[in-house]
Amino acid sequence: SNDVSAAVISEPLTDIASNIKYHAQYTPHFSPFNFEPLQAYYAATADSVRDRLIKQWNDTYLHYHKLNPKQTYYLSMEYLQGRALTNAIGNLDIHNAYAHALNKLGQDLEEVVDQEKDAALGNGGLGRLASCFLDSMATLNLPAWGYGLRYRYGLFKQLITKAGQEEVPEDWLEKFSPWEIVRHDVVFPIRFFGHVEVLPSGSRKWVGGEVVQALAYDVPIPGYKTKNTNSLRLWEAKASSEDFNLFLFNDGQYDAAAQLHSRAQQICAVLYPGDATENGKLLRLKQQFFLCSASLQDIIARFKEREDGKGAHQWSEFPKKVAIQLNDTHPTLTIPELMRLLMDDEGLGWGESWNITTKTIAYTNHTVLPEALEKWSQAVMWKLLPRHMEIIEEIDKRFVATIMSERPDLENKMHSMRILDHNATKPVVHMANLCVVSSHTVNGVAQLHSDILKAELFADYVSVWPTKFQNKTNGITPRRWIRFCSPELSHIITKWLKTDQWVTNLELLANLREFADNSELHAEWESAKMANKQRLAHYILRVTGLSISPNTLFDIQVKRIHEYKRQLLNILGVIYRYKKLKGMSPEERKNTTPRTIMIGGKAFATYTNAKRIVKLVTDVGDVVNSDPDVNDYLKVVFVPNYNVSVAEMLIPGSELSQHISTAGMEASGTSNMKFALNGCLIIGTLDGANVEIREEIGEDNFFLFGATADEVPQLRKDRENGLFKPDPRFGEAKQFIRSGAFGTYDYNPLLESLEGNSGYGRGDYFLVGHDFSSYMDAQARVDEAYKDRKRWIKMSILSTCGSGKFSSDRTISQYAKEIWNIAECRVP
Ligand code: DL6
Repeated sequence: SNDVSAAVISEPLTDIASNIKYHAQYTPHFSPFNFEPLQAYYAATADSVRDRLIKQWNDTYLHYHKLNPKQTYYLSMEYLQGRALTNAIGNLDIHNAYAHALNKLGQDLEEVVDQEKDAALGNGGLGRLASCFLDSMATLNLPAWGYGLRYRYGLFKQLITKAGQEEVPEDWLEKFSPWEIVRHDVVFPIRFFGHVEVLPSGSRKWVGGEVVQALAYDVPIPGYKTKNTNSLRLWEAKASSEDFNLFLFNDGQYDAAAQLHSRAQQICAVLYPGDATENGKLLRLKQQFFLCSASLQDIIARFKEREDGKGAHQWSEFPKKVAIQLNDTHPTLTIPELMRLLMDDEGLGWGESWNITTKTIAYTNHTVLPEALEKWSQAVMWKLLPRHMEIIEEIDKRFVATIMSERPDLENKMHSMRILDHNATKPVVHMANLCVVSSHTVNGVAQLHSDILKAELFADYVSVWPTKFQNKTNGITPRRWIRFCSPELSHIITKWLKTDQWVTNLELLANLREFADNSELHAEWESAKMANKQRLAHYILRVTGLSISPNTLFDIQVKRIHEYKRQLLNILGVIYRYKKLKGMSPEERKNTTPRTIMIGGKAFATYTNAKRIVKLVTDVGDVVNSDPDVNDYLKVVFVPNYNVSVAEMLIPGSELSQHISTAGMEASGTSNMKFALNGCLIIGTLDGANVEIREEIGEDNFFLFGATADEVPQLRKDRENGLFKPDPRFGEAKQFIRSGAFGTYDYNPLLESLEGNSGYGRGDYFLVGHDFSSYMDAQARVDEAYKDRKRWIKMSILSTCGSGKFSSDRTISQYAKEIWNIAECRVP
């Protein structure tokens, strides 16, 4: 049997069925007497694919080790990996072989694949971006790895009940994950609390406190049709056996005996533990430091090992071998931790350590929302990380001194530029400021966002370091987001382009433009979209019990529920549409465009207004979907538990998608790119990457509405001064809710957030009322356009043609050249 296993790795595709059977028998995940066939087949198939991955993954490590190129380390608290099996067999180009082998065993690949739980170690766009980047790094043969945390419970599972959203733990590791390899040989100590000692030499040392162990789990990340298989290294926290007090245990004091074990387990227990309490804040900070310290110790160990192979290591070489990218401010503690390791452990001076740190680290900003810009209490930081606070104080002091001597004109800006804020009643550390001061490059994630960073949030720094700021417009991997999730459309594209090279060179999609009027292509396109819509309709029936017609316009808004993303604008529009339909005669209704509106997304557990929005959508759905007057013309679905796999089902079947945030508030958005790539038209504001998408696909193919980012501040002032005159349709929609048409739930607090005239989250801060009128007009243009099938299909094709820019391969190539300075290192 071992021979079978080995033979299959080296002699591909000969006997996959035997290899799957081998794993079903000899890699025991299930007891033979409790054998659930599909689950067992999933496990055996995954194990079989994993054999191949491990082979390539080992070869890749050895190759990088031998060539010792400069390598990027992407540090992120979130990765939304989704399922791995389809992606792995797709990237390894063995999809058909596995489908065939499973067929021989009487199984269907699609059903087997469906057994896998999503790895949802992230929240939304930021985490999914990190996962797309990993795919592109491997596909581009770049020596680049991801580092993150192995949360026991990732993002919660969303249940929709009569009460609205309920959260339950999503147990992605319930049985096991075949995609991770525990590395018992890769363990680093991580200290918390304690104090700083001054040694006789004058140097400082962080001692005492408690020490937990970081244990590595590696997830192989295969590139598409290449041998390069990179790593996502996830850290898990554990206590060492020395911290288990056998004496107390035998004395019956079980909790006391294993105190550190239980505290260590808390660190990676959940993604984003609630931080309303001091304990919660401390735990989040612990998580962040845990990721930074473990990753840095690993990076330094690898640097030394590879350099010492050539003789003794020179620290000046470090930035020539290591690039570290901070995915938002969550891993900011990398900065003082690298300084500490270099100074206190390696004996380097401040100047040399600072030089190395600032040449190594770069920072990506993903938000301008004030509540998402991290500020840590200095008191909490002194308690948990006393040596790091000393270092941060010194960075702050030196920064102030430099600015005062070189740019005295900025004295009155120092308050907002400084890292330490002493004036507040609760002194804080501004993590974004620490990142800007200590990174060689700072980037935003779409052109508009990067412009706003330069003009507003980081404007004062730009005058000090004009070349530090860049834009890197986000992207998505074309493998997961069209090639694998929409094989029908992909085959059509390949057929018309006469090549499948577009999967790794997405700009080639532009060549489809010459066929945009071809009726044969139109017919194929429409039939592929219809097949995807049918698949989606089956899915909706399965998960909600609601039957929707693929002959209606499929209109989708899926993303985290947030007031700035304005799901409320969408549902108020739906309510107005429903009211209008009710007032029409049956004949008049026949002239309308029938729509199925799907909204999905998770609301953060403590975000009350977001949860009210979820409840409103489900209440509206209950009423509309059971109203026989409108049933043929309108259905409203709340898609439960939105995650990566659900997105892979929804996006290919979409025809219109809504990206309708208040201009200036969505840094980029990436689902807009996924929808556009799949030939779905966008109704949207000039926000985030929408701006660039519209430029690429053409303004005639984009349903634009709403205030621009430049207009927003004045519009808010106008509201405060009572100058806003709402569209009567906006008032009607609100009134319809207040009339009790959608049940007795108290929607007043939600509606009141749209009223009054001032305050963040009140006084319609997000300008739903202002944009309602142009939104409804844009929706009317959608209805008209959809009636002209030829025009609609052409727009859909042009949407795909214009999506070439939004490949994460393009984004990552730009990071590699313009920020990291790393080059391809292809495994032969
Ligand atoms: O850059 C990825 C993604 C953007 O597409 C979204 O527009 C943006 O909202 C999101 N940002 C965050 C930041 N959250 N925090 N902290 O998730 O990043």
